[in-house]
Amino acid sequence: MHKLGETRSRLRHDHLLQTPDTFVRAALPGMVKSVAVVHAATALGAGFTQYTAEMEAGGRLGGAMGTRFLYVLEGHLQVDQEELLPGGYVLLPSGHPLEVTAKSASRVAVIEKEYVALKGVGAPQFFVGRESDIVYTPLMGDEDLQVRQLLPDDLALDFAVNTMTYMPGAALSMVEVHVMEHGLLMLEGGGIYRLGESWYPVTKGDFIWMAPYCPQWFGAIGKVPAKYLIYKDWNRHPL
Ligand code: UGY
Ligand code: MN
Repeated sequence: MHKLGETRSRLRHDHLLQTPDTFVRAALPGMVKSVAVVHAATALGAGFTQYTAEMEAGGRLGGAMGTRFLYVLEGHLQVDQEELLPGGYVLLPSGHPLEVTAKSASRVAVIEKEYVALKGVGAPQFFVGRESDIVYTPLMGDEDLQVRQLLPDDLALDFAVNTMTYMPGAALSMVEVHVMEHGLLMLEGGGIYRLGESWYPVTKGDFIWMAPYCPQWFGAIGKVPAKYLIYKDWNRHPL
């Protein structure tokens, strides 16, 4: 398809849809036997950085810009004493000295953000978890739309990362328009995403950035559940 100059990727002032046929790979400083596909960055107007790290066995990530969150998509990571398999994740506070090493070929969703401190509240701590241990909350009572909040409810954290699983046919009950921005990676299935004034077919592997106030809505289509990993800034006054 792309050989004819076609792609589903789109860049608009308030959103980016980046599909795998348009991914460009490059190593970031300090990476060993690894490359990054950068999805969201300050160059885009985002307040955070998100990339997918593709690591060979023995590969390593370099230093982080601020707080770093890692979610294993494929493979096997080692962070300090912790071994992470797909669905495993870790939060590394700003300035952490820990090495992130791939024990086998791995793909990892990486989110990094310059930390915004809150007066009277200490900095976040190292945190490790597994998505399969998280009990879901039905979004607005809809059992077909399951939200898993991966990080603790803690004012020390200035962002949240959740997974959202939609049973076939499930949809957001409203078009959301909010001050928080999003980084979203489609993990399974697909559907239709409304972003601003456009409706896009989306599928596993796609990335979406939504600027603050970008009108957004999703409905799952297909015979398997649709699932995405979603970042949002959180717990801070908009000023
Ligand atoms: O948390 C959220 O804002 C989420 N419901 N947004 C989204 O799925 N686009
Ligand atoms: Mn939202």
